[in-house]
Amino acid sequence: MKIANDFLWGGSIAAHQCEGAFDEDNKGLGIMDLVTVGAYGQPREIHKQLSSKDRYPSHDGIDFYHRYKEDIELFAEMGFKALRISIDWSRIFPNGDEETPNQAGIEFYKNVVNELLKNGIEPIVTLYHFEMPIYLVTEYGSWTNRKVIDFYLKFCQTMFEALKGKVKYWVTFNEMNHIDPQTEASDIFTYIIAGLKYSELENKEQTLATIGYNMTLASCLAVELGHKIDDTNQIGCVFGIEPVYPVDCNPINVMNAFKQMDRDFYQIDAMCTGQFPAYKLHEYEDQGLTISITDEDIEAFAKGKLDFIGMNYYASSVAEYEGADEGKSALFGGLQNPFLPTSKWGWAIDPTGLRYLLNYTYRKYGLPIIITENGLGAVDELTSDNKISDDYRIEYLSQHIQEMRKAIELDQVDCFGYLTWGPIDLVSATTGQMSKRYGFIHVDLDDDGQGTLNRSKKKSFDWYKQVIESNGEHL
Ligand code: BGP
Repeated sequence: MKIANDFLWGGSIAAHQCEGAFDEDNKGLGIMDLVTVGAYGQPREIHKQLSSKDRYPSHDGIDFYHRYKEDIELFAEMGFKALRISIDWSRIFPNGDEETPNQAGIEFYKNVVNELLKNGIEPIVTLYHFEMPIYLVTEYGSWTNRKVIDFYLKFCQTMFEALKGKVKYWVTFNEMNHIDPQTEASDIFTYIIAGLKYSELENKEQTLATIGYNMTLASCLAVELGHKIDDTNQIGCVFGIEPVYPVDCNPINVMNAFKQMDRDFYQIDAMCTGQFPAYKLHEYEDQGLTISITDEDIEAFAKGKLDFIGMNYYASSVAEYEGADEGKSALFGGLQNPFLPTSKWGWAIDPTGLRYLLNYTYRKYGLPIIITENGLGAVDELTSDNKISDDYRIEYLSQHIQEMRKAIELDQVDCFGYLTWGPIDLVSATTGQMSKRYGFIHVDLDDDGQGTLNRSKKKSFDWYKQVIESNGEHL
């Protein structure tokens, strides 16, 4: 197999990290509008209400809301075949439970999609990328409440209909797999996915299990709905997955690593096999957790199978084991790998892990896969002539693309696209910083919100253009 001629090269962005305009055109308050700027080792604060003393990076983002034409033109100049955007739920239903949607919000996304199409860029639309109206959290208890599934479906229906005929690729959720009673939970991860602080949850394990189940069910229902509205829709779900390696060949450690990695797959199992996995229900039962499954749910799992799997890949980790040094913890639980370098933010750099994960996932499900995020968060320094020579970014991406090519060409994995995270600098989800940059395009904005917001090309801009032009040959 070769990289297909219509392979989707491009990038991914998310509304709350780039749009800004947080209170314009009737937008409601979204969960991320209440999160302050942090730093590496200094968590973002999560507020119950806005305070005039603090800075909330989502409020201004990188002003994509007003500059999307300029930004899309730059993506087109690089030769992008696809751009993954997200729809901010709180722009469409400001509180989440309204009868009718906010037309101004719909109009904005129609304009963005039209602009992409005009530039020959395929829009890939994520319906939930950490952008829930806060009202659904405070009034309804977020995803713990099944009513929220109905509100989500109404929002999905609104967008499926509004963008019918223009958008073919849809993503129901971004990275719901980071919420699970059996994975390492933290305030920020529980919050970005469900708007709830882990430390404040009363019945932690049960709540996370219920949320994980309800979101999985919501995804299946959205897939079924999207197919009903337009049977040419291709609907996937995006997962953020880290391969988890055993620390050595002690069978106990190998088994532990298997189990720890397996936790990231139960929702994919549910969305691809047509039923919520029995092994997971059994594990919950053992832990004294209950999930109530109705006959309608069983039908929904059977009918809402995914068309493709979206994979966000940044890093791998090593499974925890007895006697492990806790100081060596990695990003989403697990431990650092002594064989791998890390980014400034402690993320292990492991290109081979991408090939491993593509193979693992493709052999498990046989479904087409798109790499929906991959990239290096780094501090970029301007040289005296005002340029950014980001060779480290080029090296990171080039190594990962090489491994993806091996997966496609040698291992026969059906991978139909590669999207970098943050083709333009934007607000970091975990830290809220601007200084954690991913882009080919520099945005003049610092962590305090100071800067002209001017866009300029980094060295990697021309490099990626050439990668796309050569269909991945010239790296
Ligand atoms: C993924 C999220 C993105 C993005 C990325 C990089 O998990 O889907 O929204 O932010 O991680 O993370 P960060 O911005 O924290 O560096």
